[in-house]
Amino acid sequence: MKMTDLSIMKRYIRTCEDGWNQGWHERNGGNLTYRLTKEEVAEMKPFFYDQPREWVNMGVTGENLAGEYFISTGSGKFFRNVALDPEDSLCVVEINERGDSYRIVWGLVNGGRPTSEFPTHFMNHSVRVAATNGVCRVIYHAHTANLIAMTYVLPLTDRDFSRALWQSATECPVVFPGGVGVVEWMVPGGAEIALATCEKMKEYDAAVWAHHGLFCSGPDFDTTFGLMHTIEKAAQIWVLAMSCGMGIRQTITDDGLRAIARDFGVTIREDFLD
Ligand code: 2HA
Ligand code: ZN
Repeated sequence: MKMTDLSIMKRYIRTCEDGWNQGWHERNGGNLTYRLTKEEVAEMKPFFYDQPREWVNMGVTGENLAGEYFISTGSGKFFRNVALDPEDSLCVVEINERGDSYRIVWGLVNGGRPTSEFPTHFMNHSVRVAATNGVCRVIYHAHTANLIAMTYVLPLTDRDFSRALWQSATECPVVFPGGVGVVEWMVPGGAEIALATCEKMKEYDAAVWAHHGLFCSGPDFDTTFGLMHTIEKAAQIWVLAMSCGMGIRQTITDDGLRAIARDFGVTIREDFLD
């Protein structure tokens, strides 16, 4: 039995491979974090380092995440290489009792740190754990080309993006009835983008980063990856339709969106409808 034989590690690694295969992770683009359950931590403990690495202060605090453990991609690591060499590309980190520092307890065998976006992921976990009563476990960031293209064309508002995406495929209002948030362009990796994304994630489970990509959250890999995939596919359809050069001539009406929500038993964000 190896660390990478554990079901949770297999599913994490498969998610990275799936993202690579979608073309969302050029070079070291994107990052994925997963908050482990107590049972998963217990299964992993035999594989942890006898001597964990030093504590690293994150510059942000998530009191509701004190003592939690996360799997994270490594800073500068390529999604393409995760399945080939998980011990080099990934790590497991433990959060301290103040919720402001981490230390590596497994992985990154050749050195390194968790993703450059770890403070953003960590704060978003904190917000989503609070918003979902502890159900949220996954934060996933990818460079989804069609959605990025939309951020050069549509006004950068939550309403404009939510409507355009809902109208682009009938499943969309069922998959993300709450819509998506939009964060204006900012330098990645810093506190400003972390705080701006957190503000959106209080209300949404997905946040568009203008001219950069998408942040998604969810209870498990299937749901979170599925949300990323659904939003990016809707964006692709929007871009394809606009590329025909005649503008959008007809689309799903607002009453149509309401009818989908009613029949599928979801609550669509009414203030985004006319
Ligand atoms: O990991 O995607 O946003 C590289 C990035 C930063
Ligand atoms: Zn990125």
